[in-house]
Amino acid sequence: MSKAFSGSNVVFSGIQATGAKQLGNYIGAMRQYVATQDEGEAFFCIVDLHSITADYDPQDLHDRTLDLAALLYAVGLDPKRCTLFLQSHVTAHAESAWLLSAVTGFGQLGRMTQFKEKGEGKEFVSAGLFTYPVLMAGDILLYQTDIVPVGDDQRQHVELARDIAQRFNARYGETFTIPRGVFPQVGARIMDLQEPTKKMSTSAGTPQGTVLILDEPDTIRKKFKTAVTDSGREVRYAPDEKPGVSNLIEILSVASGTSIPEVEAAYDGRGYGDLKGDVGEAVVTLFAPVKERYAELRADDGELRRLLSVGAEKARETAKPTLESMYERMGFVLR
Ligand code: ATP
Ligand code: LTN
Repeated sequence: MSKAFSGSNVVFSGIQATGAKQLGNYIGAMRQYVATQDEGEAFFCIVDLHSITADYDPQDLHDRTLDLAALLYAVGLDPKRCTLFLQSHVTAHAESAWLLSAVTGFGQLGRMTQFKEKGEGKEFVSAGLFTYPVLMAGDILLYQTDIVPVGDDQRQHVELARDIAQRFNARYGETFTIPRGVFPQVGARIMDLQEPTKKMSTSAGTPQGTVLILDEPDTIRKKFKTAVTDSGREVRYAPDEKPGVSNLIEILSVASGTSIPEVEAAYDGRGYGDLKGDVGEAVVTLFAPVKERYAELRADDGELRRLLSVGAEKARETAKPTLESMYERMGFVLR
């Protein structure tokens, strides 16, 4: 089943439907999705099944799902060059999660930092939050994926997916390609502008420190103007020592397409005020065309649903032979 030789890569990544998408999602993930569309066969999945593992509102999940599809096309996913689909439209995802739970250690899941962080202090922690990485492993493995573009916070989950694949292959025979995570060189972990030692996040961050892709230009400018910086005035990239300024440097580097040393040189002796103003402006410029395309695409519900249905068909066909081999090798009597 694993590819003996393939001239091109299979790319797979997933993104949650709930929560407004923020600058970290764009820099750490979406920007990479767009770039990897041409590396081979690319699958991008709106992981709606993952969204029910934390407290959520059904109506919100429903609306946000189509919002996110429009946003992903707006940032540059091209239905002709990649397959975008909803996880719940391809039942193989839920099925593979159950099958793979047989080769996932209970202890391994307990060591996942995302589980510990998201579960901490909560009155109710769902079993789904605990088994979430098994569903994610199935997402990836069903497509014989070679590369998984994600932000730094998903490193441990991708490692676990590799482990699960290896254990399955060893126990039941070669079935899965062993996937590899790819992380952007700059911007793999964008930090909250108010608390720069924490990652930017709509579910766990501060609202003022989280820049949404669809924020109004003035809101974006204001969030950057009020960003927390570090002591001193020196614009120097040193994430451990100067997390606030280093985060702004990374964002400007990506938004303006200049390297980190170039950014440092440009602000030599100028202080933080200029830097904050310019980063805000660069991000406004970066998102202006996205906002415009989003408004057009979101207005046509019918077309979005049609594109997602074409995507799901393609995903179902691709996942089917792998799911069948899983059943067969695990000893199930096939229909
Ligand atoms: P949130 O923390 O905002 O609730 P999330 O990270 O839990 O979001 P997704 O929206 O599914 O969940 O994340 C999609 C992608 O965005 C993942 O590849 C993730 O690594 C990446 N990502 C999320 N936040 C950041 C960040 N602050 N910096 C870089 N990449 C990020
Ligand atoms: N857990 C990921 C989302 C996700 C994913 C995937 C990413 C679900 N399935 C498969 C890559 C590949 C997150 O970012 N929260």
